[in-house]
Amino acid sequence: MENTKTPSLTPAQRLHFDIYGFVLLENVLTPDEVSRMKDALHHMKADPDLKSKRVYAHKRGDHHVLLGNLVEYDSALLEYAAHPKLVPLVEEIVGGKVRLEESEAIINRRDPEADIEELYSRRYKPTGFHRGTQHGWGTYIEQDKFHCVFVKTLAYLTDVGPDDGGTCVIPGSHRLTWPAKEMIEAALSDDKLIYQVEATAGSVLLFAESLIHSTTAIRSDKERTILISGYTPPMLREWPGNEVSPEFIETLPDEIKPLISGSDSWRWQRRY
Ligand SMILES: O=C(O)CCC(=O)C(=O)O
Repeated sequence: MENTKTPSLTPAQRLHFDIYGFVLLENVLTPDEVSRMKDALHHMKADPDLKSKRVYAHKRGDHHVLLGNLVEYDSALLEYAAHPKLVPLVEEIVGGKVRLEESEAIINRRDPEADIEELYSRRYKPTGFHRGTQHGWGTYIEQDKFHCVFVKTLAYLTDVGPDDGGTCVIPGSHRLTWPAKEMIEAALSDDKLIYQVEATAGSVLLFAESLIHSTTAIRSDKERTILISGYTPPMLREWPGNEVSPEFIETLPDEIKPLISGSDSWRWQRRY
């Protein structure tokens, strides 16, 4: 018989999330999913006409490209945004039904201009710590559990070892009301306050956007590909540039239309 139980975080994963602001979900995507999602992104990277397909691309030299508004481009990317193993976990953290707020990807490798000695001058090399919301107005506690109204799933489509640019985070910062700048300065003064993710392809980092996080400089010769979906309750707006066209929404199956379009708006179905 088919297992129809809604996926949920185990108590250990939920505790990890509440303490640290993130949890790494190992082997969520199958090798076939990883390969289709990666192929779509690499095809996109080489596409000279992304604008007409509503995709944005921000390049930092030839070694780093950030692609955004991806779900109309390829069905594998839509599949990731609506993934049945992930959306229920996001809803658990948000505390109710969600809509897609953004879809982005990064394909990057070591900056060819980087001074290798400098790259190894500290244990971790975050390139720009930031957060998308903050504790106190972007978060709440309900029935003793931490919730955040802006949550991301970040899939590693390539293995990331210690030198391969796994995301850096400041564990616990998701629940602190300190100014971000002070937390970042303090964490950068003592590497023990920073955690760098190591993961195998197909693993997914689930995190609250109130958690301070950063892309990490790559030191190895490996290329990294990641795929990210952001979610919020449906009455919130998509990140500018991530508007999905009404024509595309019309083509979607009814089950995922509200997720991709935000059409549920203020009719918020809470989940606890
Ligand atoms: O590149 C990464 O590992 C982190 C991406 C990131 O900072 C973000 O999605 O906001």
